[in-house]
Amino acid sequence: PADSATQQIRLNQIGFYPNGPKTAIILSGVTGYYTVKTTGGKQVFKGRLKRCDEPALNGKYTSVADFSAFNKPGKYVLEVKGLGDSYSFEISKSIHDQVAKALIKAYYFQRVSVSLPEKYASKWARAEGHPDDKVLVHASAASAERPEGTVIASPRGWYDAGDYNKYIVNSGISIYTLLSLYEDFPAYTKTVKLNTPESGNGIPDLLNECLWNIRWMLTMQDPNDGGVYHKLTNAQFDKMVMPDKATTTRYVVQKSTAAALDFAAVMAQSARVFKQFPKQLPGLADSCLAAAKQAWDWAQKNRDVIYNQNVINQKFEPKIVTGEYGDRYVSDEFIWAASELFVTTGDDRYTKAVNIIPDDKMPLPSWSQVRLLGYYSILRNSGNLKSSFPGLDKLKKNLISFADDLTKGWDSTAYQTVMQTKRSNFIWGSNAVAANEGVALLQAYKLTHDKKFLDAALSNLDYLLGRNGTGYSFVTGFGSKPPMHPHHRPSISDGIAEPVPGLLTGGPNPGMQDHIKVPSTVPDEAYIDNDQAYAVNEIAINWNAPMAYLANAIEALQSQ
Ligand code: G3I
Ligand code: 9MR
Repeated sequence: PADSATQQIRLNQIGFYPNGPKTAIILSGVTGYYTVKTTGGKQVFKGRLKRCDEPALNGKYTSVADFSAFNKPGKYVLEVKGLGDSYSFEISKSIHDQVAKALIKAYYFQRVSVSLPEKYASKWARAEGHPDDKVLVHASAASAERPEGTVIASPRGWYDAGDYNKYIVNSGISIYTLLSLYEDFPAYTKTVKLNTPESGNGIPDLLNECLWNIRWMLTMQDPNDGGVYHKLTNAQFDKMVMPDKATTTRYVVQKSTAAALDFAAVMAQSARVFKQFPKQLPGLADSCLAAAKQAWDWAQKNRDVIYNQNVINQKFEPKIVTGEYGDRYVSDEFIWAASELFVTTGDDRYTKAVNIIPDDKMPLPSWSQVRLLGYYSILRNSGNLKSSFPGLDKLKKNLISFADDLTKGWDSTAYQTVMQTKRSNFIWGSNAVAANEGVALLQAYKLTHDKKFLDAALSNLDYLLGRNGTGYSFVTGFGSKPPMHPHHRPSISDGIAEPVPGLLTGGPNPGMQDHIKVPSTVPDEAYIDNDQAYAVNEIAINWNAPMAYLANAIEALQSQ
């Protein structure tokens, strides 16, 4: 099909469930008929286009082809007379199975301190990078027991993003979200086979993958006081080279309250998850819980230690100019850590130490806003809490009304997605906003079994896989028009045309913080597939995680 035609028709480029909703958006807003044809050209369905109620953010009207009634598995295209054919798509059970797995396997490709053999990494095999067995304590982190220049070992973990550094704050929400997939869908998750070195060891592959990063996180705690270093980093971002060629000195920097609390939250959650594997992981759950408690205690004594790189760089050398993740407000981190420690231990001294529900606000999760992560945990474990939580009904009510708000008006928008209801969604990492909205909607679905929440969540999955203002499917390797040039050092420097697969790019953001001009500054169109455009086309562990949750949860729920 002519590219101009396919560009006019926006749909999930992977496909649809036989009994699920199926829509495509026609940009020109034409009315009249559309047809669904087999890839061999045989017409199998015909419907009328309907104009969407609201214009897109660019002011233009679109129309929608709703062919949900057509449910026969197969490979098809959608044709609009006078415009042409869409990309081909499939109707099938388990339609997102491959992309869902790849979104988790992507973390294997981010592994630090290990080579990736061809057996697991196919053509993206690469040498080991960053052993991180001799990391220096930076001046900003110096203590009596560990003065500046002390050498510590802090191997493993995942590269945060397109860069090669390791950040505790961002690991927090990433690990949490992936472990939540297991907590919410244990039976499904056990069936997810990823072909990684640990496969078949009796632990689900998703959890094996998480362990690679959790074991690194544990090394970031100073055993002398329980505090947690904010990040492990070079002084400056590496050049665009493969991991094994990036060999500058690595440091752990100042401890922070946010790092301690995110660490405490994740270790408390890890303790209850890994307790289920005592034979394979003897002692691990206990170690995680002990680490969580120590980090919590440190944060109680250090309630407001903010990681502020400007301040640090005025005092210490070498200056550190890599990612900051410098959250200035940590009340939500206290809520999250207290919630996880309470759920795991049943001890209400944690929930009594913090005002868990200071108000009825339900801020969408991000690396700097983690309050709902705690609420999700309390709610998902509400059936087996070791002691009662007085605010339970209130939390449940607030979460459902938050999900109700999210669904308001989504089917009037120009792309018929929840993501498009708010202009302010299009920030750096906007694709994770779409994915996290999907996760929130699925939490509400789990509580209510109200199908409108499931359909709304699926609308954002469709958004991320092609039904959007850019025409891209935002996951590398998946869909007819995926990103080919993510801001991802291995993908840029490995000499292989296709980027590492299963990576979700940041997505539309008109901010141009990277000074790369985007073709349009309309918020939902502000995107370019350029490997220098880190404000729209980088990848990151905290963006892949909600996308992995969304795609896998929907796979797990597909028959409902
Ligand atoms: O939240 C505000 C919003 O209220 C406001 O309307 C909007 C207007 O610009 O800005 C929003 O904040 C933005 C924030 O991202 C949204 O999460 C900031 O401008 C923007 O600077 C900030 O960007 C962060 C970026 O680092 C720069 O610090 C991203 O969140 C964060 O994901 C990104 O993380 C980087 C690491 O530092 C280094 N490793 C790669 C990673 C991914 O790019
Ligand atoms: O590669 C870096 C990416 O991971 C960060 O998100 C981004 C913003 O902090 O910075 C990137 O590094 C660039 C640096 O900021 C400026 N010089 C060029 C670097 C590569 O594009």
